[in-house]
Amino acid sequence: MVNIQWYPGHMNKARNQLEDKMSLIDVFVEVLDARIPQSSRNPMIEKLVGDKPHLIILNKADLADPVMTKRWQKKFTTKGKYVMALDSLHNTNMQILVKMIKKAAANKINKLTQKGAVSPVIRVAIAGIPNCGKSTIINRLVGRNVTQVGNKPGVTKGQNWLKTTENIQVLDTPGILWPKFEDQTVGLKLAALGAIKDTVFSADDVALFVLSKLRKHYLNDLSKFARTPKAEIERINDTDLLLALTEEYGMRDDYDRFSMYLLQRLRKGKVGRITLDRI
Ligand SMILES: Nc1nc2c(ncn2[C@@H]2O[C@H](COP(=O)(O)OP(=O)(O)OP(=O)(O)O)[C@@H](O)[C@H]2O)c(=O)[nH]1
Ligand SMILES: [Mg+2]
Repeated sequence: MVNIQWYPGHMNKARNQLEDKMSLIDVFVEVLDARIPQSSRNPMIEKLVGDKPHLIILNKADLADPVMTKRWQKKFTTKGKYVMALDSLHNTNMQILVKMIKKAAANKINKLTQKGAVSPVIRVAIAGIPNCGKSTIINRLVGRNVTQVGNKPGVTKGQNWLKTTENIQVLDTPGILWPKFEDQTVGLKLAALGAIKDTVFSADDVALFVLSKLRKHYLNDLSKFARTPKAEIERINDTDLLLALTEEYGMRDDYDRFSMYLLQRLRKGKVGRITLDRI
Protein backbone atom coordinates (compact mmCIF):
# COMPACT_ATOMS: atom_id res chain seq x y z
CA MET A 1 0.00 0.00 0.00
CA VAL A 2 1.20 3.54 -0.70
CA ASN A 3 2.47 5.71 2.09
CA ILE A 4 1.16 9.28 2.18
CA GLN A 5 2.45 11.80 4.74
CA TRP A 6 2.05 15.57 4.92
CA TYR A 7 3.45 17.49 7.85
CA PRO A 8 5.12 20.64 6.53
CA GLY A 9 6.87 23.07 8.87
CA HIS A 10 3.96 25.50 9.00
CA MET A 11 1.77 22.83 10.58
CA ASN A 12 4.26 22.21 13.34
CA LYS A 13 4.40 25.96 13.90
CA ALA A 14 0.60 26.16 13.99
CA ARG A 15 0.49 23.34 16.53
CA ASN A 16 3.01 25.10 18.78
CA GLN A 17 1.12 28.38 18.51
CA LEU A 18 -2.07 26.63 19.51
CA GLU A 19 -0.35 25.08 22.51
CA ASP A 20 0.87 28.54 23.57
CA LYS A 21 -2.70 29.86 23.44
CA MET A 22 -4.28 27.03 25.43
CA SER A 23 -4.20 28.90 28.75
CA LEU A 24 -6.59 31.48 27.21
CA ILE A 25 -9.07 28.91 25.91
CA ASP A 26 -12.34 28.09 27.72
CA VAL A 27 -13.79 25.63 25.23
CA PHE A 28 -11.90 23.60 22.67
CA VAL A 29 -13.84 22.84 19.49
CA GLU A 30 -12.39 19.99 17.46
CA VAL A 31 -13.83 19.93 13.95
CA LEU A 32 -13.87 16.50 12.30
CA ASP A 33 -14.89 15.52 8.80
CA ALA A 34 -18.07 13.47 9.29
CA ARG A 35 -17.02 11.17 6.44
CA ILE A 36 -13.85 10.16 8.30
CA PRO A 37 -14.55 10.80 11.99
CA GLN A 38 -11.73 8.52 13.12
CA SER A 39 -9.10 9.36 10.51
CA SER A 40 -9.69 13.11 10.90
CA ARG A 41 -9.01 12.97 14.65
CA ASN A 42 -5.60 14.45 15.23
CA PRO A 43 -4.03 12.29 17.96
CA MET A 44 -2.10 15.34 19.24
CA ILE A 45 -5.30 17.18 20.13
CA GLU A 46 -6.47 15.11 23.10
CA LYS A 47 -3.26 15.96 24.98
CA LEU A 48 -3.52 19.61 24.04
CA VAL A 49 -7.11 19.82 25.30
CA GLY A 50 -6.36 18.14 28.62
CA ASP A 51 -9.39 18.50 30.88
CA LYS A 52 -10.84 21.60 29.21
CA PRO A 53 -14.42 21.38 27.92
CA HIS A 54 -14.14 19.62 24.59
CA LEU A 55 -16.74 19.97 21.84
CA ILE A 56 -16.51 17.70 18.81
CA ILE A 57 -18.22 18.75 15.58
CA LEU A 58 -18.82 16.19 12.84
CA ASN A 59 -18.88 18.73 10.03
CA LYS A 60 -19.90 18.16 6.40
CA ALA A 61 -22.62 15.87 7.73
CA ASP A 62 -24.57 16.62 4.54
CA LEU A 63 -21.94 14.64 2.61
CA ALA A 64 -21.69 11.72 5.04
CA ASP A 65 -23.71 8.55 5.40
CA PRO A 66 -26.36 9.54 8.01
CA VAL A 67 -26.48 6.07 9.60
CA MET A 68 -22.74 6.13 10.21
CA THR A 69 -22.82 9.72 11.51
CA LYS A 70 -25.35 8.73 14.20
CA ARG A 71 -23.13 5.87 15.28
CA TRP A 72 -19.99 8.01 15.45
CA GLN A 73 -21.86 10.69 17.36
CA LYS A 74 -22.86 8.12 19.95
CA LYS A 75 -19.35 6.73 20.18
CA PHE A 76 -17.74 10.13 20.80
CA THR A 77 -20.30 11.22 23.41
CA THR A 78 -18.43 10.30 26.55
CA LYS A 79 -17.98 12.02 29.90
CA GLY A 80 -16.96 15.65 29.52
CA LYS A 81 -17.33 15.64 25.72
CA TYR A 82 -20.03 17.39 23.74
CA VAL A 83 -20.70 16.12 20.23
CA MET A 84 -22.78 17.40 17.34
CA ALA A 85 -23.19 16.75 13.62
CA LEU A 86 -23.26 19.86 11.43
CA ASP A 87 -23.65 21.02 7.85
CA SER A 88 -22.04 24.43 8.08
CA LEU A 89 -22.26 25.08 4.36
CA HIS A 90 -26.05 25.12 4.06
CA ASN A 91 -26.93 25.81 7.67
CA THR A 92 -26.68 29.49 8.48
CA ASN A 93 -28.32 29.30 11.87
CA MET A 94 -25.71 28.35 14.42
CA GLN A 95 -27.92 28.71 17.52
CA ILE A 96 -27.56 25.01 18.31
CA LEU A 97 -23.80 25.36 18.23
CA VAL A 98 -23.88 28.55 20.31
CA LYS A 99 -26.03 26.75 22.90
CA MET A 100 -23.63 23.82 22.95
CA ILE A 101 -20.61 26.12 23.42
CA LYS A 102 -22.36 27.91 26.29
CA LYS A 103 -23.28 24.60 27.87
CA ALA A 104 -19.68 23.44 27.64
CA ALA A 105 -18.53 26.75 29.15
CA ALA A 106 -21.16 26.80 31.92
CA ASN A 107 -18.62 26.52 34.76
CA LYS A 108 -16.53 29.36 33.40
CA ILE A 109 -19.57 31.56 32.81
CA ASN A 110 -20.75 30.92 36.39
CA LYS A 111 -17.35 31.81 37.78
CA LEU A 112 -17.18 35.06 35.82
CA THR A 113 -20.75 35.97 36.81
CA GLN A 114 -19.98 35.38 40.47
CA LYS A 115 -17.02 37.71 40.11
CA GLY A 116 -19.43 40.36 38.89
CA ALA A 117 -19.18 40.10 35.10
CA VAL A 118 -22.42 41.31 33.52
CA SER A 119 -21.93 39.70 30.13
CA PRO A 120 -19.06 37.24 30.48
CA VAL A 121 -17.01 36.58 27.37
CA ILE A 122 -15.83 33.07 26.59
CA ARG A 123 -12.96 32.12 24.35
CA VAL A 124 -13.19 29.22 21.98
CA ALA A 125 -10.47 27.62 19.84
CA ILE A 126 -11.61 26.00 16.60
CA ALA A 127 -9.12 23.42 15.38
CA GLY A 128 -8.95 20.38 13.13
CA ILE A 129 -7.44 18.93 9.99
CA PRO A 130 -7.08 21.06 6.83
CA ASN A 131 -10.23 21.71 4.78
CA CYS A 132 -12.73 20.31 7.31
CA GLY A 133 -14.70 23.57 7.49
CA LYS A 134 -13.27 25.45 10.50
CA SER A 135 -13.36 28.87 8.86
CA THR A 136 -16.82 28.23 7.41
CA ILE A 137 -18.13 27.50 10.91
CA ILE A 138 -16.53 30.71 12.20
CA ASN A 139 -18.10 32.80 9.44
CA ARG A 140 -21.46 31.31 10.39
CA LEU A 141 -20.90 32.07 14.07
CA VAL A 142 -19.91 35.65 13.34
CA GLY A 143 -22.73 36.05 10.82
CA ARG A 144 -20.61 37.32 7.95
CA ASN A 145 -17.48 36.40 6.05
CA VAL A 146 -14.68 37.48 8.34
CA THR A 147 -12.23 34.74 7.45
CA GLN A 148 -11.24 33.20 4.15
CA VAL A 149 -12.59 29.80 3.17
CA GLY A 150 -11.63 27.69 0.18
CA ASN A 151 -12.09 24.30 -1.35
CA LYS A 152 -8.50 23.17 -0.76
CA PRO A 153 -6.33 22.42 2.28
CA GLY A 154 -4.18 25.15 3.82
CA VAL A 155 -6.40 28.20 3.20
CA THR A 156 -6.05 29.63 6.72
CA LYS A 157 -2.39 30.49 7.26
CA GLY A 158 -2.29 32.03 10.73
CA GLN A 159 -4.29 32.29 13.93
CA ASN A 160 -7.02 34.85 14.10
CA TRP A 161 -9.29 35.99 16.97
CA LEU A 162 -12.82 36.90 15.87
CA LYS A 163 -15.78 38.25 17.79
CA THR A 164 -19.31 36.94 17.59
CA THR A 165 -22.40 38.77 18.80
CA GLU A 166 -22.96 36.14 21.48
CA ASN A 167 -20.07 37.13 23.77
CA ILE A 168 -18.03 34.38 22.28
CA GLN A 169 -14.57 35.02 20.88
CA VAL A 170 -13.35 32.41 18.44
CA LEU A 171 -9.82 31.57 17.41
CA ASP A 172 -9.53 30.45 13.80
CA THR A 173 -6.51 28.20 13.29
CA PRO A 174 -4.75 26.65 10.30
CA GLY A 175 -5.51 22.98 9.61
CA ILE A 176 -3.12 20.67 11.41
CA LEU A 177 -2.14 17.09 10.61
CA TRP A 178 0.40 15.05 12.55
CA PRO A 179 3.91 13.75 11.79
CA LYS A 180 3.09 10.09 11.07
CA PHE A 181 -0.20 8.43 10.22
CA GLU A 182 -0.65 5.37 12.38
CA ASP A 183 -2.02 3.33 9.50
CA GLN A 184 -1.63 3.90 5.77
CA THR A 185 -5.35 3.97 5.08
CA VAL A 186 -5.55 7.16 7.19
CA GLY A 187 -3.33 8.97 4.66
CA LEU A 188 -5.40 7.59 1.78
CA LYS A 189 -8.69 8.70 3.36
CA LEU A 190 -7.35 12.18 4.17
CA ALA A 191 -6.08 12.50 0.59
CA ALA A 192 -9.36 11.22 -0.87
CA LEU A 193 -11.38 13.87 0.96
CA GLY A 194 -9.11 16.83 0.32
CA ALA A 195 -7.25 17.25 3.60
CA ILE A 196 -3.89 16.70 1.91
CA LYS A 197 -2.45 18.83 -0.85
CA ASP A 198 -3.16 17.12 -4.18
CA THR A 199 0.47 17.41 -5.32
CA VAL A 200 1.67 15.24 -2.42
CA PHE A 201 0.16 11.97 -3.71
CA SER A 202 -0.66 10.14 -6.95
CA ALA A 203 -4.35 10.48 -7.69
CA ASP A 204 -4.59 6.94 -9.10
CA ASP A 205 -3.36 5.36 -5.85
CA VAL A 206 -6.08 7.18 -3.96
CA ALA A 207 -8.73 6.54 -6.63
CA LEU A 208 -8.03 2.79 -6.51
CA PHE A 209 -8.43 2.86 -2.75
CA VAL A 210 -11.70 4.79 -3.09
CA LEU A 211 -13.04 2.33 -5.67
CA SER A 212 -12.29 -0.58 -3.34
CA LYS A 213 -14.17 1.16 -0.51
CA LEU A 214 -17.13 2.07 -2.71
CA ARG A 215 -17.33 -1.47 -4.04
CA LYS A 216 -17.43 -2.83 -0.51
CA HIS A 217 -19.83 -0.41 1.16
CA TYR A 218 -21.63 1.63 -1.51
CA LEU A 219 -22.04 -0.65 -4.52
CA ASN A 220 -25.34 0.98 -5.53
CA ASP A 221 -23.78 4.45 -5.62
CA LEU A 222 -20.75 3.11 -7.46
CA SER A 223 -22.93 1.38 -10.03
CA LYS A 224 -24.80 4.62 -10.71
CA PHE A 225 -21.62 6.66 -10.96
CA ALA A 226 -20.00 4.03 -13.21
CA ARG A 227 -23.18 3.72 -15.33
CA THR A 228 -22.49 0.01 -15.06
CA PRO A 229 -24.60 -2.81 -13.56
CA LYS A 230 -23.50 -4.06 -10.16
CA ALA A 231 -22.88 -7.58 -11.42
CA GLU A 232 -20.44 -6.31 -14.01
CA ILE A 233 -18.55 -4.22 -11.45
CA GLU A 234 -18.27 -7.24 -9.21
CA ARG A 235 -16.72 -9.28 -12.02
CA ILE A 236 -13.67 -7.04 -12.56
CA ASN A 237 -10.86 -5.92 -10.24
CA ASP A 238 -10.23 -2.33 -9.10
CA THR A 239 -7.52 -1.59 -11.66
CA ASP A 240 -9.68 -2.78 -14.56
CA LEU A 241 -12.60 -0.84 -13.12
CA LEU A 242 -10.50 2.33 -13.04
CA LEU A 243 -9.50 1.83 -16.67
CA ALA A 244 -13.07 1.06 -17.74
CA LEU A 245 -14.37 4.17 -15.98
CA THR A 246 -11.66 6.34 -17.54
CA GLU A 247 -12.90 5.23 -20.93
CA GLU A 248 -16.58 5.48 -19.98
CA TYR A 249 -16.01 9.12 -18.98
CA GLY A 250 -14.37 9.86 -22.35
CA MET A 251 -10.80 10.22 -21.06
CA ARG A 252 -9.39 7.37 -23.18
CA ASP A 253 -6.42 5.99 -21.23
CA ASP A 254 -5.73 9.08 -19.11
CA TYR A 255 -6.51 7.35 -15.83
CA ASP A 256 -4.62 10.01 -13.85
CA ARG A 257 -7.04 12.64 -15.08
CA PHE A 258 -10.02 10.43 -14.38
CA SER A 259 -8.67 9.60 -10.90
CA MET A 260 -8.58 13.28 -10.00
CA TYR A 261 -12.06 13.73 -11.45
CA LEU A 262 -13.37 10.85 -9.32
CA LEU A 263 -11.87 12.41 -6.18
CA GLN A 264 -13.41 15.77 -7.00
CA ARG A 265 -16.84 14.21 -7.49
CA LEU A 266 -16.46 12.22 -4.30
CA ARG A 267 -15.48 15.31 -2.27
CA LYS A 268 -18.51 17.20 -3.52
CA GLY A 269 -20.84 14.36 -2.58
CA LYS A 270 -21.67 13.65 -6.21
CA VAL A 271 -20.95 9.93 -5.83
CA GLY A 272 -23.31 9.71 -2.86
CA ARG A 273 -23.30 10.24 0.89
CA ILE A 274 -20.17 8.28 1.62
CA THR A 275 -18.50 7.61 4.97
CA LEU A 276 -15.08 6.01 4.66
CA ASP A 277 -14.52 5.33 8.38
CA ARG A 278 -16.87 2.49 9.25
CA ILE A 279 -18.33 1.77 12.66
N1 LIG B 1 -20.85 20.31 1.84
C1 LIG B 1 -20.23 20.97 2.82
N2 LIG B 1 -19.16 21.72 2.55
C2 LIG B 1 -18.57 22.41 3.56
C3 LIG B 1 -19.06 22.34 4.89
N3 LIG B 1 -18.26 23.12 5.66
C4 LIG B 1 -17.32 23.65 4.84
N4 LIG B 1 -17.50 23.22 3.58
C5 LIG B 1 -16.65 23.53 2.40
O1 LIG B 1 -15.37 22.97 2.65
C6 LIG B 1 -14.34 23.78 2.08
C7 LIG B 1 -13.32 24.13 3.15
O2 LIG B 1 -13.87 25.03 4.08
P1 LIG B 1 -12.97 25.95 5.03
O3 LIG B 1 -13.89 26.57 6.01
O4 LIG B 1 -12.07 26.82 4.25
O5 LIG B 1 -12.11 24.82 5.76
P2 LIG B 1 -10.93 25.03 6.85
O6 LIG B 1 -11.06 23.89 7.81
O7 LIG B 1 -10.96 26.39 7.42
O8 LIG B 1 -9.66 24.80 5.93
P3 LIG B 1 -8.10 25.26 6.17
O9 LIG B 1 -8.10 26.68 6.60
O10 LIG B 1 -7.51 25.07 4.83
O11 LIG B 1 -7.56 24.32 7.18
C8 LIG B 1 -15.05 24.99 1.49
O12 LIG B 1 -15.21 24.75 0.11
C9 LIG B 1 -16.39 25.02 2.21
O13 LIG B 1 -17.42 25.58 1.45
C10 LIG B 1 -20.21 21.52 5.15
O14 LIG B 1 -20.70 21.37 6.28
N5 LIG B 1 -20.75 20.88 4.08
MG1 LIG C 1 -9.55 27.85 7.41
